[in-house]
Amino acid sequence: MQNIRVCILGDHSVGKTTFISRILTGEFDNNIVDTQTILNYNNLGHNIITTTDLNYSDAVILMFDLTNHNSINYVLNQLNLLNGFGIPIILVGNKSDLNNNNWYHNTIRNFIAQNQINVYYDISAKSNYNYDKPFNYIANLF
Ligand SMILES: Nc1nc2c(ncn2[C@@H]2O[C@H](COP(=O)(O)OP(=O)(O)OP(=O)(O)O)[C@@H](O)[C@H]2O)c(=O)[nH]1
Ligand SMILES: [Mg+2]
Repeated sequence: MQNIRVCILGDHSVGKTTFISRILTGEFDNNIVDTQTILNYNNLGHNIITTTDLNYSDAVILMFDLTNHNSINYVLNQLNLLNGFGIPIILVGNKSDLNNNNWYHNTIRNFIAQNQINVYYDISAKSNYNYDKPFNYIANLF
């Protein structure tokens, strides 16, 4: 079986750990602690991504929070870093269970048109909506 390494990037609190936990355990874990806090607690330093990490990644999931407009700015910054790596980019808007308006549709459409993004999914790590789509998409690439 082939190993595929996936890097998940996103602003503070967008749901990265919850999403991974949902994939790995099938559960929605309500007691997840900030990853930064865990890393500091364990004296592991900061969880800042480096180009070395990206060199070892086969694909990147870029996650933002559909209820936090600012988290799309983080995604924009990461896209600058990702430029030139040539790895597939899967854009994911998490927390669709909380989103009761469609503010983001035009924003996302423009965003995808202007950037090199393979695919976009709305997901919810809480309700399970589309939660399997990002990794299925990646698995089908390899
Ligand atoms: N309603 C809702 N809440 C979610 C969802 N996914 C995550 N959350 C909540 O969002 C908060 C942050 O989730 P985390 O998984 O810790 O986010 P993170 O991106 O790992 O955050 P850092 O490690 O601090 O960068 C938690 O309170 C989660 O329960 C979702 O799909 N829907
Ligand atoms: Mg985390």
